[in-house]
Amino acid sequence: MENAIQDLVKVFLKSTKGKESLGKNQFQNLVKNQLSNVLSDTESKEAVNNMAQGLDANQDGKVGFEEKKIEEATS
Ligand SMILES: [Ca+2]
Repeated sequence: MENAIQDLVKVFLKSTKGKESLGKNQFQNLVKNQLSNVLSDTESKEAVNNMAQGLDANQDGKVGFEEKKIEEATS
């Protein structure tokens, strides 16, 4: 489940060429829209928020290209 979300975020960030990062709401909408068929608890804001926080390595409230996990996954 976490991998699916990481892939999704990766693809999104690649498509914006790193110019955008995902805030809480954007992250939530992205996951909801794209993974509703994969995730059973997409409606659970808390679960999705926890995942966003897990990816937000520098804790600025957004998931962007600067996160180490994303960086490693896209390099
Ligand atoms: Ca961040």
